[in-house]
Amino acid sequence: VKRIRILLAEDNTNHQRLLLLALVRGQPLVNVVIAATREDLLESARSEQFDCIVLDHNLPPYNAPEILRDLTPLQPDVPCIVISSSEEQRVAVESFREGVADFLPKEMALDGQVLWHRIEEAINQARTLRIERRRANRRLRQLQRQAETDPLTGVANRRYFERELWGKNRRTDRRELASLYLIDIDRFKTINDTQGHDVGDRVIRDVAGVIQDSLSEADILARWGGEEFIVYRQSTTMSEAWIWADDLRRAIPQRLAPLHGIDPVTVSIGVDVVPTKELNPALVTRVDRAMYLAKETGRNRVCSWSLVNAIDIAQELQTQAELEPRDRLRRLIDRLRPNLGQTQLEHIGQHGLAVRDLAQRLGRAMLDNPAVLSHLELAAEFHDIGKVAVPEEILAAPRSLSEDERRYIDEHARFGAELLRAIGLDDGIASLVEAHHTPHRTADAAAHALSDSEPATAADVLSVCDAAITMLSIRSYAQAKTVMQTLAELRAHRGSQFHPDVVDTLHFIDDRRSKAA
Ligand code: GH3
Ligand code: MG
Ligand code: MG
Ligand code: MG
Repeated sequence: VKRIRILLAEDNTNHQRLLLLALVRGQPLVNVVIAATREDLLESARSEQFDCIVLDHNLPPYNAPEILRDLTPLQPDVPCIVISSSEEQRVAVESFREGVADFLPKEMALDGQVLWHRIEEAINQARTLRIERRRANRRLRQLQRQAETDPLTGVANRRYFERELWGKNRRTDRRELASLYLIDIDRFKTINDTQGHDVGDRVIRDVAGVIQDSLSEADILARWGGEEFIVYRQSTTMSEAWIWADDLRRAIPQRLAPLHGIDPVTVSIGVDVVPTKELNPALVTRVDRAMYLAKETGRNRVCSWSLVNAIDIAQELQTQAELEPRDRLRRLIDRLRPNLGQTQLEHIGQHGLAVRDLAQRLGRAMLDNPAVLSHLELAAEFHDIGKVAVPEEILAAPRSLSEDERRYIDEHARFGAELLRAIGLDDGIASLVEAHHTPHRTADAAAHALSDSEPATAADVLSVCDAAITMLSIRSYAQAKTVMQTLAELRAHRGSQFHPDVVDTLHFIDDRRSKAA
């Protein structure tokens, strides 16, 4: 059985004794702590919690209201009964104003029965209040959760996301990188129009489910608008963020297909990565623009803010029609230079020039059309310009890359083509750049076997030149090959990965050069 713990504050030793007697007589299961001064009282109140406080109105030089101001915060929710020998109304009123539970004249308090009756009443009342307050708080939290939950999907809504993310008391490690994603269902209107609103609703719910499944505890998902979701994650790098988004993009049609007998549901995703301490609402505009770029350039794809930024600059340079295309491209690289890493600059610069020189020589030997030749030269020099939007850390990785990482790097051909179009270059050049990785990366080369019967194109020349120069240079993940090794490698894939005529012509040029030497 639990004992009732009473804190009794009384300065008069005679009254102390009488009150203690009254308390013990009325209720044997009681622990009474006696305090004779305000200091004693506060000290006891600090060290343990009581069920009820019995406080003499006068503890010279203080009176109850003065004491209560310091006492209440130490024993919140604990009822206090003030006793006093003066029966003045004023004392009672002042005490009640300080939130005491009850007031008793001292003669009455000395009667154990009366005192205990009041104490029990005060304790019960306090308990009821506590229960009610707890219930109200729970209800309040429930309402808040409801107000911050999207009823259709059960995930958080925009209000929650904004409070969580831009609110002050978030964020654990401010050195970390944070990533933000805007995910929009492609051609959702068509789903609504052809399948009806119910199917549309289900698709929204299921997309939310797939996103939720790919998140961990600390991440935040919210429904941002009709068929748009926003995600916050802690990321290690831009590559990690992009690959997560691309995995999600590929998972959504796969996971949804069996659920609805409709065309694959795809999404477009915009992504950006910033140091956690730089998180701010303007980032939503960035990922929104990245998402729109993904829409404009074909949907079912992931675009980063870095690509949007590069395309913005390219478009600005497009208006400078007085500049040669080559100079516009060089200016673009100059503008982006402060954000570029050493490997990015190497691929875009040195490597591009070397590929151009080789393509020039091979092209002159193999292609008749001067317009095609000039396209080839420009495409060769800038074939890797899309690497401005592929993070340095992945290009410079001193190890063999995962399949996901490869896929990300391979996107640079497409990024490059988009940059060239934005800067106002001929589509023939952009197409050459867009295709420069396709010929020598096909999974089943046999299906794309190149035969002697088809004349070599500028793309075939570019493909061999890019491969040859790459093999001859040191890469973060591989040693440089010798000229002999490079020629042998090209010959090994002659007719499959590489056009036979181009491989043969390269040998011929090399022979001639070695003879001349
Ligand atoms: P895009 O590929 O460019 O994103 O095209 P879209 O059709 O997906 O985009 P758009 O923004 O034109 O249309 C979105 C539609 O989503 C319009 C709106 O009627 C519908 N929608 C918004 N909220 C809901 C919802 O809760 N349930 C259903 N069924 N439809 C919704
Ligand atoms: Mg949409
Ligand atoms: Mg939309
Ligand atoms: Mg390349």
